[in-house]
Amino acid sequence: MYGNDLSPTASPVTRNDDNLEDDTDFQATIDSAGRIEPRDAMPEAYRNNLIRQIAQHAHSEIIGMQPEGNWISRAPSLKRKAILMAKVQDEAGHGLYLYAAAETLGADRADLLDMLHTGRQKYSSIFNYPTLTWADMGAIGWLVDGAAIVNQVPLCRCSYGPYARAMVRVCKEESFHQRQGFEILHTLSNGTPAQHAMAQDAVDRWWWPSLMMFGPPDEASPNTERSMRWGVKRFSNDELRQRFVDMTVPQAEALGLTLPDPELRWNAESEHWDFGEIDFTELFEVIKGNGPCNAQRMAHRRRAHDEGAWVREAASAYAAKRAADDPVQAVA
Ligand code: FAQ
Repeated sequence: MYGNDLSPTASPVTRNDDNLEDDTDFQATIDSAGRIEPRDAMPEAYRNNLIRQIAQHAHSEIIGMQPEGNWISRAPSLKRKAILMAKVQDEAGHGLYLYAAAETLGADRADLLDMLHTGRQKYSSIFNYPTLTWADMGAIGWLVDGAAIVNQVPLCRCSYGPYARAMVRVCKEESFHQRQGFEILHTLSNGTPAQHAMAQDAVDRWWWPSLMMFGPPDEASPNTERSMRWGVKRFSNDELRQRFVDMTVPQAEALGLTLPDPELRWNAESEHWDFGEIDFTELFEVIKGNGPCNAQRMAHRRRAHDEGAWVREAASAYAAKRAADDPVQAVA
């Protein structure tokens, strides 16, 4: 799936990456929309930048299971429960494709998890906000998955093959997630006055954090220039944020809900929606660990990891036994 033709004796990286930082062939391949595959030579900085982004993305998917997982036992009907369980399972799957993609770059999954658990790698700010009502399941699907799609569709054209291919499937699943969130909010918005108020309250709380998901403004984004030159990112943070606003405003109208920004205005000249100033100090505080749920999310993640130790040990023992019994079958 990831184009990783590793035999038991081959290492993931067979070519010499030294001195490739200025390699014109490498940049020429990127510029001609060529794909970089796991066994291709690549500058060490390109490799590290990808590991950084893919690992953070994987961690986000896994930590992102928590806010919605919180509502599985309280879903208002069996149908809603089944849909939410499927969605949360999808997020786990996304995390696994992404860890596998990072492994094709030579990263070790256990190391990546260790970096998450010790705070040396990040995950998306959005998952540090609480899910207070059922309407939050609608707001997360509609806004958070909606933002994720806007961010990730261009990543299907990322220069690194395994990441781009993982994104194709992820985006298909995120589209379903986004629509189920929209449908939850549509039902609530057209329900009783109390249900409508619950939907509006959720949108009020999730709107601004969703805009922050796209990252700092371009002038404060240290990674964008290089990531765009290397074809990892195809658009800047601000470009994608604007695209999300333009897509979402008409959807809010269709839902009969108000986006909590008095400065939202159609700009006939730019043909985009103008929006109010984002409080980026809040984003930086949440990234630093000071959001409403950072401590809770990390404690839960570490506990889940510790409690899963026996599963990892059993899987390793089984794999070792299979390898000893039948070395050819074990690597097939
Ligand atoms: N939260 O220079 P830039 C989802 C960090 S998946 C936390 O602009 P870059 C699915 C950034 O890492 C959501 N940290 O960085 C779902 C960097 O730190 P570093 C995740 C943030 O990489 C739905 C520093 O700030 N999606 O939602 C954030 O060029 C529902 C400077 O920033 C992805 O990860 C933030 N919001 O652009 C699951 C998509 N923003 O590493 C469950 C892939 C920035 O230098 C339920 N990633 N930072 O120490 C990307 O597209 C990019 O990495 C960006 C950031 C756009 C997130």
